[in-house]
Amino acid sequence: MAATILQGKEVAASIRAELAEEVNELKKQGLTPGLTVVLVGDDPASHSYVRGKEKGCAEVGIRSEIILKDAATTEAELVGIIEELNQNPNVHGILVQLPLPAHISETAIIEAIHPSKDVDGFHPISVGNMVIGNKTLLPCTPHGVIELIKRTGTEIAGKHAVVIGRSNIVGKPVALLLQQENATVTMCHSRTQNLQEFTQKADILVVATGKPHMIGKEHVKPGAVVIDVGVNRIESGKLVGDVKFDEVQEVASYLTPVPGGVGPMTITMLLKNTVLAAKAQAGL
Ligand code: NAP
Ligand code: LUD
Repeated sequence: MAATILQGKEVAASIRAELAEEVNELKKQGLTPGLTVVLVGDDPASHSYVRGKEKGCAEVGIRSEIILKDAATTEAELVGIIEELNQNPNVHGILVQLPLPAHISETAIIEAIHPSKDVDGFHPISVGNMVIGNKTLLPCTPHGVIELIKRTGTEIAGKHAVVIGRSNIVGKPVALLLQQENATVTMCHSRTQNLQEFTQKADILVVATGKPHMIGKEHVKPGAVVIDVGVNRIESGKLVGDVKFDEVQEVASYLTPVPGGVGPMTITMLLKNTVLAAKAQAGL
């Protein structure tokens, strides 16, 4: 049986339509949610993702501003910009696009953002709250992955979920959120031995390695839900995932495409967080 393709783009569009209505109502009450994205340097992929965020904001009525800085910007300068944004009441969300140039500490920059405006959910306070299970702004890609799995109608509770990748922005938080949804979770990474033995047992397989086409049908249990987080530009210029789409489609029950899968959900969860942050800051 061929897998049902989980069109993240379509799910994202329906969530954005709901958000647009909510933003419309907030505007009537005098509150326009605002997001500021800071982009340092000229990495083409980062510019493309930030354009997607700007477009998403326009779609739902969020006021957005992009601050572009050249790659020679110092850490102190960037911290200064963030401190001003922390004080600006019209800015409800602050996002510094990663990666940053090597001379800037990502940790220092993330920690400079006030947790109430941390729409990426990367600040240690946000991460801590998420781990404990307190209400907080959740990281966008992991939250988007959970929303997509829920849209399949799959019951997550009791299932065996395998996550490949343990980065702070994807693998670790995805695994934690799946566990909070009552899955039994295995985390795999580059030092995992016999990866296939683990992935073959997965009812839900989330792949976030940044290694194009590393997962084939031999890794996948028939009927599994497979979420491909990878976004890799290969030599031909084509955008591909970490999963061999054509062959895994033959065995999985659900599979996300790249592009059009997790990526649009990431941006949509950012829009959602900006609305949540604006409401919380306005005491709504
Ligand atoms: P990352 O920081 O480079 O982490 C990659 C993880 O994969 C690491 O934990 C690494 O293990 C593991 N890994 C690498 N090769 C492996 C292998 N052969 N077998 C098993 N595990 C392996 O990357 P990331 O930021 O998490 O991003 C991962 C991918 O997702 C990238 O393609 C990125 O572009 C994409 N991404 C997409 C979105 C979206 O919205 N769609 C958002 C964020 C990222 P170690 O820890 O042992 O090194
Ligand atoms: N930094 C992210 N760095 C990289 N793909 C994204 C992403 C949309 N602070 C901070 O936005 O959340 C972040 N916060 N990230 N990423 C990756 C990561 C960050 C990646 C892909 C997409 C966001 C996306 O929309 C499209 C798709 O998969 O359909 C394709 C876009 C294209 O280039 O054609």
